[in-house]
Amino acid sequence: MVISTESRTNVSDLLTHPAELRAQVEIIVSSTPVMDVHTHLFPPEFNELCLAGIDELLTYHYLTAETFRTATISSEKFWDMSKTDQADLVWKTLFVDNTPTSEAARGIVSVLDAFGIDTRAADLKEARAFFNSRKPREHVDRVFDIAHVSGVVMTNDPFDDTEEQLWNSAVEADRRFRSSLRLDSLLNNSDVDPASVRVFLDNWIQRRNPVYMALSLPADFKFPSDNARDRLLREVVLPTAKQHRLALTLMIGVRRGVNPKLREAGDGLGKADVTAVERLCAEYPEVKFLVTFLSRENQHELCVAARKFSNLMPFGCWWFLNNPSIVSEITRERFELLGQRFIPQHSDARVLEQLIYKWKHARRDIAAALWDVYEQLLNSGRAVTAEEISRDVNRLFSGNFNEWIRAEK
Ligand code: FIX
Ligand code: ZN
Repeated sequence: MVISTESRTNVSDLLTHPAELRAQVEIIVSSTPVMDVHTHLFPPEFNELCLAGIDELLTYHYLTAETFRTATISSEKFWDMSKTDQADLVWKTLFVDNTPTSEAARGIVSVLDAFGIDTRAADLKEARAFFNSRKPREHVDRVFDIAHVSGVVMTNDPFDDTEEQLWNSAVEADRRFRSSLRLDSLLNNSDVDPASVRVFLDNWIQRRNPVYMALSLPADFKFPSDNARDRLLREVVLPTAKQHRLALTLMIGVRRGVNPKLREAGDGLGKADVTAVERLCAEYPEVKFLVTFLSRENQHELCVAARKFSNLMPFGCWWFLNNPSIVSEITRERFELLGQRFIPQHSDARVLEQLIYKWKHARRDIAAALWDVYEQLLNSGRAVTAEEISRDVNRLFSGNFNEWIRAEK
């Protein structure tokens, strides 16, 4: 490697040994605070909407889906059981009678381990006693600390009455929980008057100050299209995004209710059409889009689309993609095609403590992908410094997102 004598970098700062490079990447990736750009979490001030503890963790829909594959119980019977009984059954099925190798099951192990709880216990006594003893606000602080999460974006439905009542009664809520305006229920309702919805949304945005507007879309989403969704997008969603300078988050590729008996665990996925996003980006250059696709098959096309449109920011390895083998593949692909201009992961956490495992696991895969990238760079003749690694990781974990939502309102 040639090191120019005119280079402003102190030669001793260069990480020229692979082992040293790996150690630095690991330290920086595991300790840099992350802004979690999409979750379903609520702060304790939102009472029953704030989910936490072992029973909520074990009845997460990722795990109920796995339980139905093994336990000899009908879904009807399962849903009739109390949450505690459901959690007991999930524990026995996936953790006692079987080895918890799936990503979601291993996640529970990571959470228990973080709190020093026996991960091989025969029942949930110890875990329940521990989580029941936690004071909600202190527990949030502890979880954010362990996960090195600086903030989370909630998913807020302006048409949900319970949520609306809690917003109105909530005493000053924890500011680390940022709001986002989720519009699925609007787009599923073809019967609305665009003008009055716009007034309603303007009002909501002014009161709640969301960081972005968001929509999940089915695998067969097309743009343009001759349907009610297209009209609402053009007449309500996109003009509102423009007016309030709010980024629009699109989560594409879900097939809701593939097996409705499984309730939240019954959704599937499908390969979607990335040209819909290309057209949106081309037609609305002044709108910033945050986009994630659910199908592995769409990931390469999304990267290529992002190279063509600077108003397109790929984010996350969503839901069925959130497994080490796939996160690893997608993250490497993104580094190779997009440099550091993407948001590698979001947690999609529904239960507070999931932040611990989702970020622990994601950081490991992101660090491994980064080692490779820097090592390849080193082999090509350019070493990096710890400062550069920090700069890159800060961009990936918060900078890119902050830039996207930085709107002069
Ligand atoms: O639409 C979404 O935001 C999805 O993330 C959820 O609906 C889904 O149930 C989920 O939790 C996936 O992680
Ligand atoms: Zn989600």
